[in-house]
Amino acid sequence: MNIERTLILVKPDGVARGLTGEVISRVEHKGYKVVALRMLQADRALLLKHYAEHEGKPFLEPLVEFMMSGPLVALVAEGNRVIEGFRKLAGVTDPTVAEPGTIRGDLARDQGTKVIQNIVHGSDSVESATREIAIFFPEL
Ligand code: DAT
Ligand code: MG
Repeated sequence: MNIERTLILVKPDGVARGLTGEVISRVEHKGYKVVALRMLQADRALLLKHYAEHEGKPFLEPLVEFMMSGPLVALVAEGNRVIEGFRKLAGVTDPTVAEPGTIRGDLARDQGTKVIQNIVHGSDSVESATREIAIFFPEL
């Protein structure tokens, strides 16, 4: 067995556009189990921790501002190879080139903003997932 957990965020653009249910639906329809869920208004400290790997990059400040621009929905999904599986469901970072059929490919586009707005975050490794889940769900 290779049961994993991953952190998924429906970013403020996704929540504002009423796409939270659509994202959760795709996760559930794929067969993953939602094991934790919360809506929150993230603050700078939490986001700098979450995005620590991007320290020093020019898009970090616009990214943090964007992620504080409204409520987001955090969830933990569980299943065999869910980390890789959700990254495939999400599609690549740039929504213009993300494949149709993916969350980003179907639901997002270039908005001409400093930071790419692409509806969802998904952990990219077991180490990231463990770290990120602890930030958003310290009780788990
Ligand atoms: P991903 O979310 O696909 O894991 P990432 O971790 O490299 O991508 O970056 C985090 C977020 O930052 C990403 O979802 C959108 C934004 N971003 C990444 N690279 C960017 C760039 N070159 N210009 C603007 N925004 C960017
Ligand atoms: Mg990433």
